[in-house]
Amino acid sequence: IHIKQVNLTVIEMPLKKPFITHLGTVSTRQAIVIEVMDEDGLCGYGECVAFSSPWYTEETIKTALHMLKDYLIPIIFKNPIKQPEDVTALFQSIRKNEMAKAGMETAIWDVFAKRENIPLAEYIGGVRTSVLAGAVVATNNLEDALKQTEQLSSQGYKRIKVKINPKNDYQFIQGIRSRFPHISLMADANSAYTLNDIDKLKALDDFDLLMIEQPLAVNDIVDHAVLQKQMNTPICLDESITNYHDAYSAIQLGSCKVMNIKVGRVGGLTNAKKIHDICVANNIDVWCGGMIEFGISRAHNIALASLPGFTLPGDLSSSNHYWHEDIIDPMIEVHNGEIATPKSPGLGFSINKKRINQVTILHEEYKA
Ligand code: OSB
Ligand code: MG
Repeated sequence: IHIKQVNLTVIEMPLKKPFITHLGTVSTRQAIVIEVMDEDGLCGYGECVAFSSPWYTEETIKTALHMLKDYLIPIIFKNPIKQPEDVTALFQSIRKNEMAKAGMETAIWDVFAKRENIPLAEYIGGVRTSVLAGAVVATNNLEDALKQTEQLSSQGYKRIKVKINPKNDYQFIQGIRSRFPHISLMADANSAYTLNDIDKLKALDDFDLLMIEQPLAVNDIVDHAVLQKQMNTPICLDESITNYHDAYSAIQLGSCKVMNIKVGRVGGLTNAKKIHDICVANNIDVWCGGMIEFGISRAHNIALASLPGFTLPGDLSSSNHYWHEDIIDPMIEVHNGEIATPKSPGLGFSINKKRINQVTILHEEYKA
């Protein structure tokens, strides 16, 4: 196929409540909606999940716009695409910038699935009619964490992830676990620890956590292996895994028992599938991570999470967990801890253009 037009729309929406981690607070979310059109006028959609500032990865909305405008869109206009995997190969001439690449790559996957007239989940090899949901509690106040957990549990969520750091960890986890003895509970540290904190981390072994996510620094792939040997709780890597090679190294070293796969962090669905495959082959459990995203990225996540290896609940929540009104129609809903895999072609949701218009702060159109 030939991509004839690409539209970039930067949107901005406030979160219903601030998302607080030891790295800072997110109160409003920007994202880039990427709309691509092929020679037959079929449109596909992607969402670039970079944040406005580089607190989680080095990318930002502005670096992603630069990459898209000056490199990725020109590559897409210049080259015919026989299959979605070609996009990843074409983008290899550009180093890193995975979220910018993923935004474009996922839009092209959507076009291909629509051309085939099948749901994206099925097109990428998904097998699940519903995916396992999970919600994140990101606050610095235990009372608030307990209240949010209560609400989420009453909405049907069966897995809760709580953000921790060395200052609040034991109190938070003990507090939540004693109030909710049977809930599937996990913690995400976003690299708040070093191996010097090993006793604090080992103390969390008492609470039957599903896993602890990214306790150590991004590049501490060796130290994570040291830590995993001394802890019963499975370690999950998030930030440390940005490509297939990272996944291979972590598996070889024994740095984790679980991997969080995020489409944006690894440069798109093709790479996400490859990481899924090497994990399945090595008995590493995988789940789909979240980025406080809008509906387009959520829809891509649902497709990814329908692959056979996604046996653990992901950070896949309903649209109304963060937003009053999402940019897709219908909004995503969680029922009894699960989200139904959509049955219509491509992403399986329609784009809520009225909502996008309300929250647009920049719109640019590029033609081949
Ligand atoms: O570390 O998993 C993370 C959100 C933004 C950046 C990093 C992370 C997160 C989450 C997922 O924890 C939140 C969500 O999308 O529900
Ligand atoms: Mg994480």
